[in-house]
Amino acid sequence: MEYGPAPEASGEVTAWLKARGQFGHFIDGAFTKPGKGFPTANPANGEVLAKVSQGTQKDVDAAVKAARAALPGWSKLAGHERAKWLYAIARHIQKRERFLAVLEVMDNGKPIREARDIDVPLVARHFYHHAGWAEMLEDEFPGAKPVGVCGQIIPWNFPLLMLAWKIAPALAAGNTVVLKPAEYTPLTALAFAEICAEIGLPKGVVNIVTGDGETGAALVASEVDKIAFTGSTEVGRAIRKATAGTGKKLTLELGGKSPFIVFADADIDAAVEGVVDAIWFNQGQVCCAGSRILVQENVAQTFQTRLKARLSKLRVGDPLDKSTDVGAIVDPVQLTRIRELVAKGEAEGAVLHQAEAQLPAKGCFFAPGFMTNVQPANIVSEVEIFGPVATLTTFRTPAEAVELANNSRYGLAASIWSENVNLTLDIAAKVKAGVVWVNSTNIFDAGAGFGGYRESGFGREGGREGMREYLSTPVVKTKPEADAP
Ligand code: TXE
Repeated sequence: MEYGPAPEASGEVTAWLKARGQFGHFIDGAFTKPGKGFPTANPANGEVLAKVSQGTQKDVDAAVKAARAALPGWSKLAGHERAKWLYAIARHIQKRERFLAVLEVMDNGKPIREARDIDVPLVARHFYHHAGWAEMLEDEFPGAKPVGVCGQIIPWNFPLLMLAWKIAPALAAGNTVVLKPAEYTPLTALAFAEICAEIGLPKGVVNIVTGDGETGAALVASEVDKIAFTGSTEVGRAIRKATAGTGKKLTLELGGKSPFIVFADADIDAAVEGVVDAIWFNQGQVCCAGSRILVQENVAQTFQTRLKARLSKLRVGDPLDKSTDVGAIVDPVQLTRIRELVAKGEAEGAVLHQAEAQLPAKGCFFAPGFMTNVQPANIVSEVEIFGPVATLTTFRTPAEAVELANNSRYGLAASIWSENVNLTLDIAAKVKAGVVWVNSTNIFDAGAGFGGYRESGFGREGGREGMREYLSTPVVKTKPEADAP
């Protein structure tokens, strides 16, 4: 769907940022006085947007205390009462969708078309969907109790959407939360906090503490009952260690190196278009990005030729321009990481095919592309580049495709392209991935559990499975009567 140009909404965002200037944390229903902190910038031009506070252990503990105090009242509400709040959040997100989309674009660098057509609508949908779960909670999960106070740590690639994935099910199940957004992209979480205040959500139910990894570690160390984390495998490992033996419940959604398998009988044009969504969407900063393209040998040349033609049509540049396909990388640190990994790949013999786009002079831009002449043991085959670059290799038989697909320490997603239904179902059963897309990719459904295997983490988000992660269901039994049949 085409929307109007962004200017009026970006004016509103600029005015909002100017009026705030500096942000404190959102604790117990109100913003604290801004403390020592750091700037957050627009990666498309380097301009500072606002200053946010660096959460200390003291801030985190105050937020956890507020969440703890709010827990009895919130968890005792009937499910349909909590549902009303989730509906109200969803409606307010829709009411402010233009504002939120532009704010997300300015803080993150993603194209406005994606923020408006994908991120923000999915955020609203996630709250609507989970309002439904709150309504049905007593019927669907008889005897279930909320886990308690949940500490939630999210990444920067889908800031508001990851917030929704964390907060909506937690609240539906009767938990209260302390959420820490990523340091690169804290602004939509703070705008969300304003929405909570505006609708009068009971204080302490949602708390937002901004900061970097130290603040995240403080949240992990605090008196929470659960940690839900989405981010890098390295930090996931550190959190698992830190929570081991503490009794804190833990779910981890970590990295991926997901295979994108194209069989000879696939609709090649559709598969090429699939690559656009798989690896160039959100500049490839997607945990389930189809970053390893595997193509059956006899169509590989045709596929590569058409992929190159499609690549040359991508428009890279100003994220606020609604004709932009590929926006800015979130931060200079991430841009350097992408450049270094790609350079290492080339040093190992890979050939980079890159869009010959005219990149803006300022800002964190990387021309999208793909790499051929790649071996499975090469760094670019193994490590998550987390940028708009996939590898392209070939296979001969379905068995070889499965072997290559599973040759990874990750197991988050897979995408299979073929007109042969039996073949796709057979391969889907054999690939080690938490989610498998057939003749499609990157489909996010609030009603389906999303999560990985192996080093991609554990736990699911979305749907019934996701709700279970925020509930505990004790088994209650009484001693059987002695003379019972
Ligand atoms: O992630 P981090 P980074 C991958 C991707 C990317 C790489 C590095 O490959 O290039 O990770 O990104 C918080 N205790 N993914 O360094 O550090 C941090 O403040 C508690 C994949 O930005 O994992 C932020 O809120 N929390 C991923 C969140 O963790 C800590 C999305 C994620 O940041 C912490 C992002 C600590 N010790 C990156 N240290 C995906 N699965 O989608 C940091 N944090």
